[in-house]
Amino acid sequence: MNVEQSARLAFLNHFGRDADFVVKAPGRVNLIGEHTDYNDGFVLPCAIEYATYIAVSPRTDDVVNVLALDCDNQTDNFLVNKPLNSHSTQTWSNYVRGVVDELQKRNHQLSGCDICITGNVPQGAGLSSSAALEVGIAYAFNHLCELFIERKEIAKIAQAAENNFVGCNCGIMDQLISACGTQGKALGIDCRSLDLVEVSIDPAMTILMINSNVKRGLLDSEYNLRREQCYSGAKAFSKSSLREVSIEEYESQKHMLNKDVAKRVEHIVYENLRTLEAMQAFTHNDITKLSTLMAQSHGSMRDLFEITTPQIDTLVDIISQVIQNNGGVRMTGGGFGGCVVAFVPNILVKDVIAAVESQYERLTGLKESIYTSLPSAGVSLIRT
Ligand code: GAF
Repeated sequence: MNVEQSARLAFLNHFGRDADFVVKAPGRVNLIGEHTDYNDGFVLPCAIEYATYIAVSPRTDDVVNVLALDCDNQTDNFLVNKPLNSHSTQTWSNYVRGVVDELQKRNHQLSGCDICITGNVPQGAGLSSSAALEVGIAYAFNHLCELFIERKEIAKIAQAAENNFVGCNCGIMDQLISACGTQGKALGIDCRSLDLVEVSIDPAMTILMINSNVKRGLLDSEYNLRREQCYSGAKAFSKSSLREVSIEEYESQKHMLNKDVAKRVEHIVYENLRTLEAMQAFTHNDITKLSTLMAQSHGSMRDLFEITTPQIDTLVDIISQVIQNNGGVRMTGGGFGGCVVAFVPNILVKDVIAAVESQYERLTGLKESIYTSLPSAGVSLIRT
């Protein structure tokens, strides 16, 4: 049985009737451009084949009943047109409630429904299971209530839910790629204008995601602190965001910054440039360049933004020894745990996996999980 069928079957067992439709919302892997999104900068993610599946049927009243299959079958219910409080014990509920709260704030006419949520995006792995859930819920209500909200707006609603209701000040990248992903392509995103550029991925290369299994949610990490440090850096330059600070401005004025803030700003201004260069390198299949850019990005996250962990650094070392300059590897996502992404020639995939399997657990005491994915499409509807 595939994940969609599991969602439908669980829906039927729990609610005693068939689901009307299923929404599939993908997770994502970011190839380069880390923590640049909330600085109005550039990112280069692709949606992945791992996704959250949300089975839905309308109700004739205002009640929303939710079943979360992967959270020990916990349930939640609330009224769709009444002000919502956050759930005190079930974190997952707040991603659902948060989206409904944002739809309410925008005066959308909502109606009740029964919902069953499941999926195969690894949780706490930095592959955006939360954004997939938020985007999936927004898309489900969009369809159910015929709201005609366009995809970028879905992403903004989903991000607002996470910022305002869940309390993580994430940027727009994860929600935008889950909403707008394109089959077979990565998307270069200008997070200031939200312009999207499709970037082809060479079919002779594989995207590997290796989970360190160091688990840390964004909320309990230093994510919000990094964001504050970036804002104070922009303020020190009298700019609205670090996107507006050039490398020359940074280099000539860095002495005026507090030591930690200077490191954060340096990461962002150079990471933006690396991301633009990587878009070109992917387009021209310049693997040597990509190798350098991804290595620099990782080093910058480790030494300047200080968001990697020893286990993640070990994974990157193991993999870079195998691929050398025939591919690239770096941590992906918010950091403090989660996955590394490796861009590997198909012929080296076996060697990379063998090296990780034989060394990572011995060196760190943790067992990795390995995934691959083709770039996939954004949120979609699956009817019976
Ligand atoms: C997390 C956030 F949700 C994104 O907005 C982004 O900042 C990312 O970390 C780091 O690039 O996934």
